[in-house]
Amino acid sequence: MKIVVTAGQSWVDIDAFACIIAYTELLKLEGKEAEAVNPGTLNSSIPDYLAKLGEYQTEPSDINCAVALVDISDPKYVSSFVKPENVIKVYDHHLGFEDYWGQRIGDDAHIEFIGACATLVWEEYKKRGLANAIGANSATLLAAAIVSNTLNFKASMTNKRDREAFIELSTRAKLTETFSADYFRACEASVVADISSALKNDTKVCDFPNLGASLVIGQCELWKSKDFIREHRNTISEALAMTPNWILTSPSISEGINHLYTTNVKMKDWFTQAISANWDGDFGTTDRLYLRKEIIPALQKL
Ligand SMILES: [Mn+2]
Repeated sequence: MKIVVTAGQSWVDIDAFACIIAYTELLKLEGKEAEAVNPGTLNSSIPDYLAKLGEYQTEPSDINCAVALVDISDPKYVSSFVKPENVIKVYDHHLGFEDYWGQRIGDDAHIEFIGACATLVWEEYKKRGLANAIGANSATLLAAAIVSNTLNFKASMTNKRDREAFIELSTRAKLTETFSADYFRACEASVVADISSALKNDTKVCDFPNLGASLVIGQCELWKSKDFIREHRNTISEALAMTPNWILTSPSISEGINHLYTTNVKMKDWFTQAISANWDGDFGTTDRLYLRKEIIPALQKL
């Protein structure tokens, strides 16, 4: 039985990409037939030097294959060829669909709120006795995914398991001392090269029944984001203003806070209530780093 490993339909970040490549390799090391399938765009968290470390197909060779989902569990955003009844494994660190998958596949759903899904995939290598068999390419991708999704270990959801996984992967990938800083600089360069595409490939449109609205939440993780937002605010609003309720949240990793940008009064109010944002006109700040996956549950509780 062949297993297709996939994530989201429209775009993937470094965590989803790394997990697709590395989990496919793990299945193959176990002697199973597996294929990496990614129908979506690689976003700016995957600079070219990392993109070329993984091979994948854009569609499955057989849509009736068993499916393993990585870094995703919201059925609405999963690769569109996936039939829920074919899903045999789920690894994710976004909350909200634990019961949905638990009822369908029980213990084969691994959904835990930690820094990176890559950590869960690396832990599978260890559990299955294949830690020393991982290839340097997969180890490099998983390590980059952990640095990225934990915002260099500064995001509040960073778990000590993420730090341990990074150290163990660093040895196997033979990473240099400057790996993390080099990674964030490369991402920033790819965002600046095409801001509009970078934003569109990291935007989520979510319905919030409690707010009676659908919100467009763009995210852009940068080493320093304050000047970036001010300089490029027109491009940002053009890319995100598909509904009046849009916002950009941009973790500024070197500062340890997020910069926010929206022209919408209701959005400012909701973000103030959800994550204590402070506003200076259309520009907001938070008191610590926030990932979108933490902001969404906070908005849902309003
Ligand atoms: Mn992730």
